[in-house]
Amino acid sequence: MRQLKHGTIELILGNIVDQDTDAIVNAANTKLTGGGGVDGAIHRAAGPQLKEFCLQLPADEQGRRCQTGHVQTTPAGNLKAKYVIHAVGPFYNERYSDKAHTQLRQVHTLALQAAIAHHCTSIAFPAISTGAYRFPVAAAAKTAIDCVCTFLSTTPGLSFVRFVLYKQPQYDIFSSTLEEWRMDDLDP
Ligand code: AR6
Repeated sequence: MRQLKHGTIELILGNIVDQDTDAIVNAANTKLTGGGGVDGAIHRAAGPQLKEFCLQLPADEQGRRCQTGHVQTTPAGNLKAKYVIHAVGPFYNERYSDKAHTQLRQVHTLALQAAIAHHCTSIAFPAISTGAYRFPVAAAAKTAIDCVCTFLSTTPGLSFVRFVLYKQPQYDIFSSTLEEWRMDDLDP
């Protein structure tokens, strides 16, 4: 746990669906019709209403309701949270790793901003892109932690951000990344 100027960041080992933060973030795909991993767990726990909320969002001709690197917010059905912020992280490709990092940072920033826009003061994130989308966990942790710590150091609105890590090795990597984070690491 770390207290930053405008809010606290906390890491736990657990399941994203159990979180009682105002918003939880889904590691979604562009169609927003559900999937495996976090996405499957959230849709199962939230009930069929969540898919209905997603299907109400406009889709392009390829059925995409949210572009990579962007977010869409819906109510949360049967979950304890009030909102699900569906975030589409990048599929990791080593040849385009700069683009993947940019998109991963952007999706975290947009999720934080969406939470504030919906009057949330707390939000829980999974480790977006580190499963089916194959982002190396240490690299994803550095980007995700730096984005959230920078945001909480500079922007009022959210008092609490939690990362929910599903496996001990991921928790350990996120923990050491958070311990090592310094304001000097702030990107220009
Ligand atoms: N709570 C918290 N973390 C979890 C949970 C859970 N219940 N289940 C898995 N994780 P992934 P992605 C961890 O694949 O890489 C879906 O099919 C998991 O260990 O859920 O962004 C979507 O529809 C991993 O570290 O998301 C997309 O098509 C992390 O969450 C695609 O997968 C993210 O794994 C998105 O891939």
